[in-house]
Amino acid sequence: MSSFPDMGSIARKVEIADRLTPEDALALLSSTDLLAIGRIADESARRRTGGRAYFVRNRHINPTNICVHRCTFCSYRRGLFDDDGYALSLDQVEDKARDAGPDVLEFHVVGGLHPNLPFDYYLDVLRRIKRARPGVHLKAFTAVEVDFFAKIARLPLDEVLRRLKEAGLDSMPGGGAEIFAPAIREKICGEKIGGDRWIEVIETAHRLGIRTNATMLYGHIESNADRVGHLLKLRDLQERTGGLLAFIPLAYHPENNRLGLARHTSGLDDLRLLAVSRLFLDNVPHIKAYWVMLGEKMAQVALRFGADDIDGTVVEEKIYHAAGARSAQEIPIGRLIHLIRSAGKIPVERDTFYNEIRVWN
Ligand code: V47
Ligand code: SF4
Repeated sequence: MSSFPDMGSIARKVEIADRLTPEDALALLSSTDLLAIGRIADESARRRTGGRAYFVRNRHINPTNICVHRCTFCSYRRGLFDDDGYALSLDQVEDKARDAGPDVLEFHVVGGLHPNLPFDYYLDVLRRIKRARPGVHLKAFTAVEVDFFAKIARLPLDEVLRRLKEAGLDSMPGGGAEIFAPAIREKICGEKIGGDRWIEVIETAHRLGIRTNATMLYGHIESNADRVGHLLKLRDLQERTGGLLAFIPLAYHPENNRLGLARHTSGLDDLRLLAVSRLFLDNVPHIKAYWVMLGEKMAQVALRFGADDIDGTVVEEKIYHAAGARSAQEIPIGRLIHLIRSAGKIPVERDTFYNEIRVWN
């Protein structure tokens, strides 16, 4: 296998919708011809979305930062007895939902695996948010949290998901996937469910009609082969269910955690991986350049490298800011629109399922 991809043949494959092989993806990830990769990915995104780039008016709510796991890359988690550990009361959750502006369409709800809170607490979190804001979409709980609920409630996975749905869950975010390669996963988050279980939870959710996102944590100790292996598992999953809405590559942020890597990813690596994700995950509708993680300017550039979504207004982001992100906590709608428009794309306000709310021509 060559590490110098024949860009012409890869461009032709993409043009005729011929699926890229893992070897193609690996060769692209080893290439320094970023502009060529970006052009092919931009063209592929343009064909799918007609030059649109999406954002959503959303808000994050993190019910607790107390977690029984100690993933080495995680700067957010606290132990039960740490001074700055917290668990929101249900009233506090409801107040946060009520405080969100009337335009907010989506709440993104994730948190730690608390040792003492019962499954009912998480169901009530959903019910309280829905009570405060009946029309809002609840994108809540990663596959890791859902697996944890099944353990603490001693219920089968599909029953847990059914109860979450009844309580108001509309979709699930893509977190907790990290990297599937077992040896690397063991080193960075050995206590967490394995990659196969993550896929099982997501696949079960899809079969119950709950759509989800998917992520990959990169820029730590994984290899390019590990990245491609991860993408391949997601592509195969999507072939089986079609339930993934978006893929979000998440760059490792090095501050305040135990992994002990001081290195940030390079801009080149971020853009190349976004572009390769667009090209390789040909069955996943959207690729998200999460501005909180990339910073506003890199997220904007990413819109010309295959990404077609920039996430949303967010408000009160905790996970990346605990790990040293310098981006703002919140971004005004006008700024999102400006970032998208000046990248040469059409800003489209969306709901969680990518239905168009408004085209900002
Ligand atoms: O699973 C934790 C990551 C994820 C660090 O679905 C870190 O729309 C980098 O999944 N450096 C949670 N990454 C966030 C997440 C997400 C974000 C935005 C949108 C969506 C979506 C999902 O954050 C975790 C983990 O992979 N993470 N710590 C860190 N130090
Ligand atoms: Fe806990 Fe999630 Fe942090 Fe791991 S990444 S320690 S599961 S909060």
